[in-house]
Amino acid sequence: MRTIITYGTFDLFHVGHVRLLQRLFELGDRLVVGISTDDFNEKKGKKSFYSYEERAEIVASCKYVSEVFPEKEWGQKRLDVMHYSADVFVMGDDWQGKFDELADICEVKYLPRTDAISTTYIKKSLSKIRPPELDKLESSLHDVLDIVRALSEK
Ligand code: C2G
Repeated sequence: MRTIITYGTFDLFHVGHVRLLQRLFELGDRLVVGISTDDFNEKKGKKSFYSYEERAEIVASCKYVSEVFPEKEWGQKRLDVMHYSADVFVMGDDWQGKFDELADICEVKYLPRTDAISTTYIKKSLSKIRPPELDKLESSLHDVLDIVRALSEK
């Protein structure tokens, strides 16, 4: 059985994640995924919207994934590769070269990321959405300011 292993935060699960996992699934017979814990995310300087438990449940529900496990620290990969007898370690190419030291125990591959989608992009796009009430409040505040200005000029 050819086992593929990868790691990630997988917050706000999106098509970039799905298309990576789909490509990994096609490389072998079993895909196991290390999900960054909330504590490890802090070390990576990331704050995810979903908790580790939620992110693990979401990725585990993906049809391409056989098993998920916690990624607690940078240095656990070598033991994980041996524990799962992983044949191929794969990451998106934003990590190009970062994990080549594993090449003595498994094949190491980096696949092109999916363009125009990322968790950061989703968060930024959502943060720009203004509830209509806010727009009404803003225009009425401008009206009040216009009245105040008009009164102060008399
Ligand atoms: N990814 C992708 N295309 C995107 C976004 C992400 O192919 N548009 C890939 C990344 O390259 C990575 C995986 O999806 O291989 C998970 O991405 P993140 O959740 O951002 O994971 P990251 O924070 O990169 O954590 O020890 C490794 C780290 O845990 C990786």
